[in-house]
Amino acid sequence: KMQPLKKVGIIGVPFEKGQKKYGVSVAPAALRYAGLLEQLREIDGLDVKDYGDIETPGIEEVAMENMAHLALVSACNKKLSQKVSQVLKEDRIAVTIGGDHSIGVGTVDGHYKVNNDMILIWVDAHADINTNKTSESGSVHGMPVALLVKEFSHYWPYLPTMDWQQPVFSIKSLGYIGLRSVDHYERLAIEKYDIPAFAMEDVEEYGIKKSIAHVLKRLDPEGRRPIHVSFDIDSLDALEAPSTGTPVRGGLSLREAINLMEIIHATGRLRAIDLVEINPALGNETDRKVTIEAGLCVLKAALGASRRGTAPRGVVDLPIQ
Ligand code: B3U
Ligand code: MN
Ligand code: MN
Repeated sequence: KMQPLKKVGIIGVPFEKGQKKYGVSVAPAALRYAGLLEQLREIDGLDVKDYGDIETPGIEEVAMENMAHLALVSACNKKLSQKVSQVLKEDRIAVTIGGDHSIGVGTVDGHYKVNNDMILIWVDAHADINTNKTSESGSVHGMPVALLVKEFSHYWPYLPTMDWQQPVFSIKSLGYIGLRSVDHYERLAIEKYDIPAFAMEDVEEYGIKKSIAHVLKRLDPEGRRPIHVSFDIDSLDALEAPSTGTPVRGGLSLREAINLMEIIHATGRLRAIDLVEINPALGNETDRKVTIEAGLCVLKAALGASRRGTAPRGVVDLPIQ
């Protein structure tokens, strides 16, 4: 069994052009303000380095059928991919704070360029595997998986500005947890390519422990490959994480999500995690607080925080009077 890496690198991505609502771009600042770095540094022995935010300067848009802001999405992800690669090469777990889920293109691309044997666990209410032909929204945050996987390259037209990104990741290295709002063609794709997908009714049947165990066993029977988790906050039940653009009822409890992350942490193979789609501009003060706290809990569990607590390091007795 591998020992978990004790070094992490934080990347903020204040980007929201992959969907239509204002506010997702505020999440990195809101998470930092809520104490992200301080709380991660409280995890026993964790070395936390902040790589700052990825800024996407205003650039000229290109027109692409049913695909809004492609040039902006592309420019942001190009920078993000390079940053994720850099963090990983510096032997840190890449922790990317979005932003909407279109930034999954950059995080996975940057991870794949360093570890081409990585597997991807997409934790989400949605499958995010639409092409511009199947999407009903035209929003790229519903398309990142389809952009990444090589098996989908023939479903896409030539995408201007996207030459830096080649779909090289194999759909055979992808698994889903938490699905409950899947479009018709997305369901077809899951079945056609036999993607291990644990939708909420499967989580119901097997529980979260066996669900993730099944996914990991299918993708990596020998338990050796680096793991990338792309965690959409809307995988959580809408009551647990109300401040998000497309909340869906009947999702993961925070306890299930924490347990999921504890299990992934315990493999020692987590190398990258994305936390996306928190929108502090939606809902009231309590909604905001609850959602941000849930996101922090998920990240802490993924990076080794224990709900049992940890005794002080190198100390064997209580202080004596
Ligand atoms: N599948 C729909 C809805 C959606 C995807 N991701 C989110 N919503 N957050 C789409 O737009 O592709
Ligand atoms: Mn998503
Ligand atoms: Mn989602």
